[in-house]
Parts: sequence; structure tokens; C-alpha cells
Amino acid sequence: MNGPRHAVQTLHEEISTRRDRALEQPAHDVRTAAVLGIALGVCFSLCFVTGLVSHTLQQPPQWFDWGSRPAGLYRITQGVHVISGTAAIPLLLAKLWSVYPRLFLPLERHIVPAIERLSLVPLVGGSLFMLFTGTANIARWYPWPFFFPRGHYWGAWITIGALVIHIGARASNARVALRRDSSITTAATASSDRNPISDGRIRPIGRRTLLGWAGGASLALTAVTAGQTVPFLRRIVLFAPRRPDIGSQGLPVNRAASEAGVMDRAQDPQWRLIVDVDGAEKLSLDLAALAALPQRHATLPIACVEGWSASARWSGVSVIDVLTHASITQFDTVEVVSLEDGGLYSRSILNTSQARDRDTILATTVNGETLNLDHGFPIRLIGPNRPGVMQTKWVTRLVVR
Ligand SMILES: Nc1nc2c(c(=O)[nH]1)N[C@H]1C(S)=C(S)[C@@H](COP(=O)(O)O)O[C@H]1N2
Ligand SMILES: [Mo]
Repeated sequence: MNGPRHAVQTLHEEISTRRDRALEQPAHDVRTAAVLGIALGVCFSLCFVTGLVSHTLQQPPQWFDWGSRPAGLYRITQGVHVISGTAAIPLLLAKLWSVYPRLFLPLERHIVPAIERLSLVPLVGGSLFMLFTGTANIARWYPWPFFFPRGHYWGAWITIGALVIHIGARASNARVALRRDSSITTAATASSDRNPISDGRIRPIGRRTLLGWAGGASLALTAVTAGQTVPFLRRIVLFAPRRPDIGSQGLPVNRAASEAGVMDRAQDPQWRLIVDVDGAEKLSLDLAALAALPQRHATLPIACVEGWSASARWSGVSVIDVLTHASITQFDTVEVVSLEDGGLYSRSILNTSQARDRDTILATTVNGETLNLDHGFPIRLIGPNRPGVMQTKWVTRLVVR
């Protein structure tokens, strides 16, 4: 009696047959995998580079000085980040479906293919992790125990590292498969014409069909997402929790005054803007004193890390004018501090070029109206080429260093 052994053997044969049959389908061949791989490579590269930019300018190392111009640059880099990540979702699903029969190929007993196969764990795991956490962050859903920016950042390095190994291992195969006259492709195309699977259990799916659906889904998803930052697509926005033109005073609100717990302090007549230098209070201004300083007007976008962005007309006092008023001429950084206690966005840093830009404003009005509480009353920071998270609301202190 060798029942179990026989069963294992039968199962093994069954798997091999199914695998080989699947691999005969053009939708599962190397050429399809290569086309999807290239599209994913483009999306992932754009997403990685723009993500690095966003991360670096929020945690700037010594050598990195993100300038204040062009004013709308961050809006574009972060728009590309969210759009390329979103576009990658259908492509990744199609790619996984296209290549999964290959996982059942026997492993060659060599170190290089073994490493390559092993690198699929961080590659597939990392890709799914990145697209999932990014999408969930946009929806402000955090079903995980770690701090999103940190996890998303390290996940990116792991995924890109595995992607480099993967491309290195597969590039030459892919190149051959993509050559029109290659024997692999002609065989695959021929077999698709002959329709070799008459088995009925597996319906063959052509390469064009799969690529068409994946590409179409990716474009459609891009179109309904991009409206959160591209105005003419606004009317078809579906996957954007905050449409840029919906919210009070023509702008979305990410965190309301009540959520931030600043309702009382923001309306307190005792509110002052305080300028600190070397740990000592140098200047204290109330709203009337601010209004007496030169007023600056600028049209600038709020560009949220979540991908939405919206332009508005702001007016208030330039940060540099406040510093000049306090007789401060030399400084490295200006930390802008909110009334909000704690919270990740209750303070942000201006480097020298940002602080010296006249359009870096402590705004008191938006779109011609006095800022309401949710947009940062009595004053909020708004500056060119900054992520939304660094446009601190309910400002009460400038710490000059
Ligand atoms: N103090 C404080 N400022 C803040 C925030 C916050 O939570 N607290 N959110 C930031 C984020 S993430 C964005 S996108 C912008 C949004 O500004 P809005 O609510 O006026 O549109 O404010 C920023 N300023
Ligand atoms: Mo944001």
C-alpha cells in the first residue's frame, strides 16, 4: 500500500500539467509578463522618486535644502506620487495573475536563480504592502501598529531593492521575449491562434485581452483619481476622499479646529504671535499689530501628501517681514508652532530660502474672507512649494534659530 505516496505523486503530476497548460497561454507567457513589468517599473520608479522627495523634504538632512520655488513643484511631485501608485494597482494584480503559474516551476539548483526566486518575497510582499498602505493612508485608515510614513518609507527601499534584483535577473529574458521576431513570441502567438487549450476547464485568455484590461483599468483609475489635483478631471473624481473644491471657504479641511482641540485658544482675545530667539521672547504681536504690518497677497496651493491639492488666494504678513520687524536678520531656520498640543502637524520648519520668500505668509484671509477656525484662524502658515502637512494652522509662535 503506497496510498499517500501515490496521492502526492498524482497531485504533483496534476499541478505540472495545469502549470504547463497555463504557461502555454499568451496571457501567462514571458512577453506578457515583460510588458506588464515595464509598465510597473515605470510606475514604481516615478512613485519611488517622488516619494523620496516628499519624505526628504519633511525630514531634511543637513545637505538638503528644498527651495521655495517653483511654487507648485510639490503639488506636481506629490500628484505624480499618488497617481503613479494608484495606476500601479491594476497592473500589479494583472502581473501577479500572469506570472503565478511560474511559481510552480521546479527550482533550479543554482544560487543565482534561488536568490532571484527568494527576492520575490520582498518584491511581491513589498509591492502589495506599499500600494495597500498608500491607498489606506489616503482614506485615513490605519489598520496597522506602526507609524505610516516610517513603514511606507522603509517598505519602499525594500521593494525597490528587490525590484532591482528582479530586473537584473529578468531583463535579458524579457528583452528576447519583446523582440517581435523572437522564437518565444512567435511560438506563443502561434499557439494563441491555434487555441491549444480545448480542455474546457481553463478558458484561454489572450495577451491583448489581459493587457487591455490591465491598461484600461489603470487608466480609468488614474482618471478618477487625478481630479483631486487636475482641475478639468474634477467632475469624475471617485477615489478622492477630499475633492479639492469641497469644504469651507473653497478648500477641503483635513483636521478641523474641534478635532485639534484649539477652539477656545484660537478665539481667545489673549492670543498673540510670539517670536522667540535663543529661547527668549523677542516680540509679541496681536492681530491689530499684524494688520498694521505690510500685507502680502499670493495665490498658492495647499498640496496634501494624500495627493489632493487646491489653489487659493491668501493674504497676511510675510514671515520675513515679521522677522525684520523683530530686527532679526541672521537665522538658519524658523520653526512655526501651532496652538495645537502635540499632534504630528503642530509644528513645521522653514529653512532660510523658504523663510526669506516673501510669499511665505502668515495668512489671515483666504479667498477674500477672514480665515475660519477650521482653516487656521487667527493665522496659518502658507508658503510656496511646501507639503500641506507643513502649512501649519493656528500659529502662535515662531522659534528662530
Ligand atoms: N496645526 C495643524 N496644522 C495643519 C494640520 C493639522 O492637523 N494641524 N493639517 C495639515 C494638513 S495635513 C494639510 S493638508 C493642511 C490642510 O489645510 P486646510 O485644512 O486649511 O485645507 O493643513 C495642515 N496644517
Ligand atoms: Mo495633508
